[in-house]
Amino acid sequence: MRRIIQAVFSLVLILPLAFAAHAAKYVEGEVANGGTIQGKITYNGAVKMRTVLPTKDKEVCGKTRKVPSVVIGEGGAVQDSVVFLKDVATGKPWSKMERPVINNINCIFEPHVQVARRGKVDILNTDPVLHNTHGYYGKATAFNVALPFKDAKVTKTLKRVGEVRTDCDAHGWMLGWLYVVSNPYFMQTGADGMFSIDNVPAGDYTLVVWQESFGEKEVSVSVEAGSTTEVTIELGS
Ligand SMILES: [Cu+2]
Repeated sequence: MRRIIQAVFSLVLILPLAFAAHAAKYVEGEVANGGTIQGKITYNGAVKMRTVLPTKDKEVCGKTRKVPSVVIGEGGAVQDSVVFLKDVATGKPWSKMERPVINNINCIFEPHVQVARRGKVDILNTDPVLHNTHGYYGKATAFNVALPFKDAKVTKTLKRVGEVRTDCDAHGWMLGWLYVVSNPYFMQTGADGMFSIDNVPAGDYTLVVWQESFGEKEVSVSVEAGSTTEVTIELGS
């Protein structure tokens, strides 16, 4: 009986601590003899094509075109995936990051995918037509701004980490993405699908790969002091 009481008592103690740890803010510090995680994101399956059919403002938005569900380079390299370490409490300092910009150009979000940290984001209209840029954390609105004329700009704040899907309430086919990370251990892949995350304190981590069509995939990774851990992650497998 006593043991049960003790067990219940420890659970009561541990649960709030676990929540606190999860919600804890990232703390910047010195990393002595950190390791590197590097590798490649690949995909070798079929690529779905989404047909984009501008139904209004055609002089600005252009003609019908096809957009791939995943951008593939040589050897199945996946472009525009975001690779990051989850739930890191402390580590290297953030490097300087420019304030992210979501630009509406010819009814396309530029860039299509970007990474940001919590904080301000500028939303800009380069087109001479109305855009209404609407960002979502899942189903919840992250921001919702009307940009009625060319060079209209509105600044909003990204309050939470995670995927932000961006639509336009004026042009239903527009789609863009922003991923808000909680720590500086991240990289967005380019055309070669490669990533490298350095100055990681030795330890066990969860490496997450996000891609707009595949969502998130988690992989366990161990980092040893001063060494490089190689990881190749194939999406859709
Ligand atoms: Cu629009």
